[in-house]
This record gives sequence, C-alpha cells and structure tokens, in this order.
Amino acid sequence: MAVKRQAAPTITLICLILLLLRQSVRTFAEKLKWDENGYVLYCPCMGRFGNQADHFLGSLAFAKMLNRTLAVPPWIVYRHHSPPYTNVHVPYSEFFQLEALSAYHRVVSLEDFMEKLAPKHWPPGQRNAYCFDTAAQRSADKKTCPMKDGNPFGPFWDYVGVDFDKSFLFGGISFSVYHQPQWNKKFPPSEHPVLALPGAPAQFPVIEEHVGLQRYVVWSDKMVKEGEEHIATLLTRPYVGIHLRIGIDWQNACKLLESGDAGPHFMASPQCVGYSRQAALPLTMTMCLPDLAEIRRAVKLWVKRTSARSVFIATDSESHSRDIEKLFKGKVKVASLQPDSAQMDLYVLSKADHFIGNCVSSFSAFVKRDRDVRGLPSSFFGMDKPGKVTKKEEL
Ligand code: GFB
Repeated sequence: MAVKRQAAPTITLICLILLLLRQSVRTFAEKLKWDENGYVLYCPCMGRFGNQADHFLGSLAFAKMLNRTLAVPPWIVYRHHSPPYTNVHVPYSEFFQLEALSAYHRVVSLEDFMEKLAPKHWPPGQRNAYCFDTAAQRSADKKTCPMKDGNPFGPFWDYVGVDFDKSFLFGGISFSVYHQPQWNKKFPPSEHPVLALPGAPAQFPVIEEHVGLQRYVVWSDKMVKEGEEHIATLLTRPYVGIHLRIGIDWQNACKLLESGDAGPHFMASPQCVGYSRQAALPLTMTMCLPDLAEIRRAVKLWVKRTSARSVFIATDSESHSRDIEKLFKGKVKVASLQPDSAQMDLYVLSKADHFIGNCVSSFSAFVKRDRDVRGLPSSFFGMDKPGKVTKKEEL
C-alpha cells in the first residue's frame, strides 16, 4: 500500500515536468515575432551530412554578418537504397538543439518560419529568389534562379511548400565579410525581407574563422540519451573511436589525389594540412584512403597510448572488425552500431577518449570540430600529430 501511495505523487510530478517541458518547447516556437532585419533562407543542396554541416556553420555566420535571422533548414538525408527511396528532410532539432544556436545568433527553424511567419509576411506571390547571375544562365530566359531544378532542389522547396515568383540576380560579391556593405546596399531588408538562396551562402570546406561555431551545434536530448545507451551497452572506457571512410565513392574520390589534380587542399583536408594553401602540409594517399596496414598501425598505437579497453568502428563500408580484434588477441572489445546510423555514429565518435579520423572527409571533420571545442584529442590516419590549424575563431 505504501508503495502505491508514493507512486501517485511521483507520477503527478513526472506529468507536471513533461507538461512544463512541452510548454517551454511550444513557447520557443510560439513566441515568434517577425524580424524587421530580415531573414536568410537556403537549401543545403550540396553533399551529404558532413558537407551540409560545413555549409551550415558558414551560413550561420553569413546571417549574423547581415544581421538577419537564419531560417535553419532541415538536413537532407538521401535514402535511395532503402525505404522510402527518396530524400528525407530531417528537422534540425531531431539531431541538435535549435535553442543552443541562439547563444550565437537569432534563428528559427525553416519549418516554423513557413508555418508561423510566411503566411502573413512572405505569402505566395511575394516569394523572391536570389542567386548568382551565373546560376541563372542555366535557365531558359537566363534571368531566373534555378531554385527548384532537379534533385535535391525541387523536393527541398516542395517539402516546405514554396514556389518562387520572381528572381533577383547578383554578381561580383561573395559571402565574406568583405562584401557585407554591398549585400546591405543591394538588398536592404526593408525591400528584400527574405533572402532565399538556392544553395548555402558559405564556402566548402568551412573557413578557419568559422570552425569554432561548432560549439553552438549541441546534440539534442534524444540523441544524447540514445547515444549514451549505446556507449554503455557496446563499449568499455577508455575507448578509441575510428572513422573508416573507405567505400567505393571514396576510393574514386581519392584517385584524384594520385592523378595530382587535387591541389594543396582537397575537400576537408585543411583540417589537418592547415588552412593556408601556401603552407599546406603534404596530403598523402594513406591519409585519404588508409589501407588495412595503416588502419592496424594507427589503431594499435592509439589503443596502447590511451590504454583503451575497446574500439568503436564507424564505417561507410567494411568495418575490418575481425582484423582489429585479432590485433589485441581478444583483450580489447571491438564494436559497431547495428543497424548503422550516420548521426549516431557521429555521436559515439565524438564522445570517444581518442578519435582517429579521415582528414579528407567532412564526416570526420564534424567529429574533429565537435571534439576540439571540448578539448578532446583526435588524430588522423596517416597523421598521428595533426598541427594546430585553427588560430582564430569568430564568436
Ligand atoms: O558526410 P559526408 O558529406 O562526408 O558524406 P564526406 C558521406 C556520407 O556517407 C555520410 C555516409 O553523410 C553518411 O551518410 N557515411 C560515411 C557514413 N561514413 C560513415 C560512417 O562511418 N557511418 C555511417 N553510418 N555513415 C563527401 C560527400 O563525403 O564525399 C560528397 O558529401 C562526395 O557528396 C564526396 O560524395 C566524395 O566528406 O566523407
């Protein structure tokens, strides 16, 4: 009986907390007021998660530079080999806390912008598109921004129910701070309240000044809960997390290095060779596509150095778990996530006691940045001691 009497107030308390939580999430969305300083909208239409994340940091900085609110887009997840065999648009807040971005700049989710603000302030008929004049060259009349041409562009804007009415072209300006006055002069918020762009107003890879913005990309409570459960069941600390980017698309990409067509920087490589093109360290084939010998060497080294009791493998293809297990004669636990999930792999890698990544991959770069802002150690295949490449952070 005593147990029953105690259970009732506990349940009431839990219900109350849940109600308050729901209320606070709702208030964050309901409090929306139109921002007279204007908005930036864009489609994260280049690359997969890692590319989109790099672009996101630059876009956040661009919105702050123009003092416009950023309409945070969903992640575009390509599901062409498994149901629903199409693009899935995952709201930002599924993986990360939208509220945490507010410590840096004003944001609203694109979904809330469309549902709560657009009907009144950006109604159909007034939906302008903005693009480089070079992009408009692809259209029939050479004056229209190709906002919805092809995949993922069309499905993205359809997801939020947007058709565009008119195009405004620009040229000779970039997304850098240098051109800030031109942006405000050409498109003052009073006449151009919503800057909707076909792609991210940012460079790839993320520029050095924006790397530190990663600190505002904070995992959602749901991801933390699930991620910590995986870590507790699969792994024993200390653990080394490794990212094996070795699938067929990657093998083809790395061939560009062999042919010498890549230049001093190749995809996410500034994260380990340095951001200066002139002073970039050499990027080797082993760094781009580590073979089994290099994987074994690096894992052995870091397991020894950190006295690791387990190894977590995230991979886009073969996990080589048997080979890695053999290295330690069964004394070190080796685990992967089944079924694999890109964001959950990122979470577990980001919490490892040591991380070995792929210098060229933006998927690895996400983990490296996430760890850097929390002072956690990382290395790369083919580069045990990456130089300190981040000097400045724009906060
Ligand atoms: O993230 P991402 O832009 O990194 O694209 P890169 C790679 C995608 O492959 C990820 C999957 O978003 C995941 O969907 N993937 C890669 C993984 N590694 C893992 C892993 O360890 N675990 C899981 N679960 N999934 C660029 C692409 O990739 O590579 C470009 O964005 C282009 O479009 C280029 O294809 C060659 O920078 O590595």
